[in-house]
Amino acid sequence: MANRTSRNTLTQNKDVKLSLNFGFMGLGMGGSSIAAACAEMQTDKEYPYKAILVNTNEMDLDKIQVDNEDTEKILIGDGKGASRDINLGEKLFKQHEQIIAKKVNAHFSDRDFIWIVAGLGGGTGTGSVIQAIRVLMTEGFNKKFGLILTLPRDTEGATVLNNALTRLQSIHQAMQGLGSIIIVDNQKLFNSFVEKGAVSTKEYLSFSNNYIARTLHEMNVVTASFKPFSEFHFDSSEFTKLIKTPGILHFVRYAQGAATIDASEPIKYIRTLESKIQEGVLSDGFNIAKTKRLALSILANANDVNKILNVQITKSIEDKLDELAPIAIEKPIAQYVYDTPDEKDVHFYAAFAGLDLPNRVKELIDVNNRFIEEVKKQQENTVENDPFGDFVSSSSSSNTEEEMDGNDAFNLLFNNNQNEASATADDGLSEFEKLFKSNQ
Ligand SMILES: Nc1nc2c(ncn2[C@@H]2O[C@H](COP(=O)(O)OP(=O)(O)OP(=O)(O)O)[C@@H](O)[C@H]2O)c(=O)[nH]1
Ligand SMILES: [Mg+2]
Repeated sequence: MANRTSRNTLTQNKDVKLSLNFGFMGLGMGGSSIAAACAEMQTDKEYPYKAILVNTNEMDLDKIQVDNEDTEKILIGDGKGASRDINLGEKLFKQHEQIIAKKVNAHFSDRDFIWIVAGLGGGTGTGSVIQAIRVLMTEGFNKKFGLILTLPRDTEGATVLNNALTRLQSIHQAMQGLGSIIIVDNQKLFNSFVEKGAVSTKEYLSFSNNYIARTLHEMNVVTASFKPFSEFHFDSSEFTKLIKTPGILHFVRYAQGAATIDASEPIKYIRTLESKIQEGVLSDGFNIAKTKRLALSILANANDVNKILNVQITKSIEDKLDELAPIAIEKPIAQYVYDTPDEKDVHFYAAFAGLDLPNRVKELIDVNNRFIEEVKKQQENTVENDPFGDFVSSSSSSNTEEEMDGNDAFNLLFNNNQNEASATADDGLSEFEKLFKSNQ
């Protein structure tokens, strides 16, 4: 991750302008926390964004601290949450759809583009996301919205994984009819945070939310605020095209000390660019060759720009982007000059649009499959180690440690029903596998 202070000075520069006025619609706790962090981004004198935060859990909604007066909270349901039940989350959203639609119209009428934000895996955000898409589409925001979705970490458990994969599968099937989707890989952010040393989970979450917000804000600022140095310009209209391109939107951002760039040796410099493109900011593991549109912005200090952005280097970058993204229909490389004299870094910002899901989704499917295998194994062990295993009774039934509701338990005890414990968990999984394989 690039040096924070230098990035702050760039985006909090007095003359900062924005390409687009964003609105953020946060769903559930994770979605609301990220949407709120986005709306807390500031230019020198104001909060340029607006947010609506929707949650079923009153306490979680209350505890999000908001300074921006244009962030509005909407509680749906009885305030007790949806406890990882996506059907309940969806039902509550639908029940309050009219109120939400009204707020969307009142709040977002002056917005250029809306981001629906949800942490995939819970009941509220994951359950509401498709309904939220429907509300925006029917309220006049068709082609004017995208999604920001987090992927769970490995250790979040089977329900979370299953919820996340189930909804992601539906969204993936409809993806070509939607705006861009930004995937935030929570495992990636977590790993990079762990490397920095021990901190509390709360600190990690607020770091990660701020990090997501800053990434998007910077892309929005860079495309509107700096003086172009070359013939190409990655401007606001191009940024709009990128975020409206169906498929996954992948961000790349890094800074390199101007003194470390040797213009006579572009190879080293290009190698860094390539590895940073693969590494990305919020997720990685993309097939970059599928990029439909991309843009790269390079910002250098007025004193360094002639050296750093010479024709030889520019050509090497163009060749590399042609090689990495051969079918991209647009690929401007824009060069900008900033005049913050004490800023010595060269800043790179890139966005790759129209991609398919990252490999992380396949990894999560594997984690899910391993979990199901393990459950089956444990159930077999349970049967083997059953103290009543050798006891033969005319009314015997298989015994499992699976949680069951009162009716199942009643049936099992009194009606001698056979329990098909793992059947539900298996449903749909083979579909995920097929889906992923067909998209390789
Ligand atoms: N990056 C980030 N991810 C989060 C945050 N909070 C939760 N998540 C992720 O989002 C997923 C869903 O969790 P929540 O947003 O708490 O769930 P919810 O939508 O409120 O759903 P219920 O609480 O079940 O009604 C989690 O499994 C996490 O992976 C956050 O503040 N930042
Ligand atoms: Mg919640």
